[in-house]
Amino acid sequence: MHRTLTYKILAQHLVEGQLEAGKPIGIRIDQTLTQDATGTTAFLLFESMGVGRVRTDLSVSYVDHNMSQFGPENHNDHLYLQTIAARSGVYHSRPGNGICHQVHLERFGKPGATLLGSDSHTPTGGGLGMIAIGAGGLDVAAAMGGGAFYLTCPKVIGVELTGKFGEWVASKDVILKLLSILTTKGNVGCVVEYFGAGVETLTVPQRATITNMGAELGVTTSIFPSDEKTKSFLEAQGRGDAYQPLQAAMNAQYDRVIKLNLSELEPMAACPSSPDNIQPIAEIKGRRIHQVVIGSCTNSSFSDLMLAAEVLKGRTVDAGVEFAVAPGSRQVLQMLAKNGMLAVLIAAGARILESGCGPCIGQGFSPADGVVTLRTFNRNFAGRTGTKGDQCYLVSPETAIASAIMGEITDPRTLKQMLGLSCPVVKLPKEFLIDDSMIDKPLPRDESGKVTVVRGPTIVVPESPKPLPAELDGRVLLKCGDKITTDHIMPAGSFLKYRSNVPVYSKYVFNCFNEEGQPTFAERALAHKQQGVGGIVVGGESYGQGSSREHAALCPMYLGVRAVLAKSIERIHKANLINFAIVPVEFDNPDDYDRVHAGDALRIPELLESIRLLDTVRIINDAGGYEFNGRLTLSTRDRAILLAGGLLNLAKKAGK
Ligand code: MIC
Ligand code: SF4
Repeated sequence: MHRTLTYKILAQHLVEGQLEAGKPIGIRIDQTLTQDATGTTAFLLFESMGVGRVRTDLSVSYVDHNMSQFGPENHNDHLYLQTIAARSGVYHSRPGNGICHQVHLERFGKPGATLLGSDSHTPTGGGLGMIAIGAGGLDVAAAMGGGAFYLTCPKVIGVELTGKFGEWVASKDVILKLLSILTTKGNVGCVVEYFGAGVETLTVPQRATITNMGAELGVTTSIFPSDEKTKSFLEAQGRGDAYQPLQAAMNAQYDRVIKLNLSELEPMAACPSSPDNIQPIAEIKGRRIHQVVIGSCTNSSFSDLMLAAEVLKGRTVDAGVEFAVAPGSRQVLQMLAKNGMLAVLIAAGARILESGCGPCIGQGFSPADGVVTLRTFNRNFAGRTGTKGDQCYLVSPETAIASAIMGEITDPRTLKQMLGLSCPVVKLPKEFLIDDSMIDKPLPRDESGKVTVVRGPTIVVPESPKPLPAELDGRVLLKCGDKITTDHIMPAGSFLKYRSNVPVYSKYVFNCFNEEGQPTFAERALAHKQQGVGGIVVGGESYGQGSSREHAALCPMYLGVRAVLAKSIERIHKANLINFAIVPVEFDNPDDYDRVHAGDALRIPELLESIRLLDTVRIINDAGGYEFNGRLTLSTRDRAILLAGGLLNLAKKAGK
């Protein structure tokens, strides 16, 4: 047996299958989290399951993404989420209380528990020794209803940490280094587990930065042991009773081991426009910058902001730099307000944004054309800032702040020589400021039944998929390349407010590929749908990276897309496609990718038969006069979902 921490926790939660890497398993979910941008749909789907009250130990609904409130849509969602939470026995963290992952770490996370979240950065909880996994909203809704979560039993990559950070080196540099080794491709079905003497040098927020951005590796999750550091963090949050010590066995067997000596790390950056385009800061220093933002669920903890404020004491940022700070939670903001460091940040020229995702999801603060923006975030996919052709670099708070002062990308280690500045030592507080007054507690059963759920007119219950045809008459609507993210498929930013209105949001599917004066993807897809022709999207490697947004399946489904044909498909997106009855097919021979073109008519004569029985499917390109094979990597459950026409239809059938 493996005896890794990952397998220990999985074993305690296993409800279906066997713990054998690569095999399908089902696990019990103790906690769930949802956020507004995915949560509104998740709760609409949860309602349609007819379960009533959640059946987890704890479920929390956060409002942190859509808070710009241009038009009534966002507030409609907020009111719906607050009332449906009250009705369903769910905690509700109100807008302004902070980013789901930061608040969950502070107030709810628990070593050894399983957490399923409708957000890809849910693995942040791994910093506390949880198995915390991101998934589509429908899977989270099913878990809220007491259902198991189904996944591929993972391989475990062990990362052995030794040494300790040199001055100005940060936990962000650990995950950036790992991204340079593992990249964002090819890690599907793995968990990253940290161990070794270096672990105890890291605080929980530092560990959480690493597990958070582990999402960019495309792994199922990342996890740290639970130890004395975990205990003191939980005690400082007034939650010492949630603690239990947890670690892998001495003789744990990892599928692969990567050794990282913290003492040898240097400040790094993810350069435009992929989180794995890594360079040491020493190589890119001197580039002029015009914007710096400290925030996001990766790097906006109390320690991160304290470090920034300590460095800025008595200084101002460069006059050419717009500088913003988005505190990860209200706890962080209140503590900085109380200890006076907020005043330091303001004096230094910081624009204080509210506690939420904000610029990380293109909700304001888009950079000017052609300028460099430096952010402490986790994603820099092209255009995600809201500016086409953006130049977004991802760095640690240490590097961000040094650069903000100097007006150019700066190796923070050179501050000593330039400004005589040593890296401030920021200690975790013995007691965090605890004020949960913006978290609505679940109502008792007799009261929750009386709550009226408010559904504003911009909230539209999503359509269920139509059953798949026995033979698919399809058309390639779009051929795209490698690393297509769910941001490419369903844009966020100013379109985010349409999340709870699929007919409207669908108009923007693949918006970044639409060309002026040409029919949009949505128009082409709907025209084919009306003629009974199924849409097919062709992609390269790692199709569907990034966000967990199930709208990247739900909206194409609405437009009549029935299959995705790619070289490889990422975990969460693949599950979302299956849940909404879009068949994920991989090229059996990757060279066939070059033979398929946009506009090709593709026929899949034995579609249902193949889903039922086979691992491959025959695809005929009539115009090209050739046929080729697609691969179906599907569990028995995946097949049942597809044959039923999606997860909800399967659940309805099972309920009959
Ligand atoms: C993101 O970082 O891309 C998001 C926005 O948090 C998404 C969720 C969403 O699209 O609503 C994620 O990471 O899953
Ligand atoms: Fe919010 Fe950004 Fe974190 Fe996503 S990555 S949850 S948008 S802060």
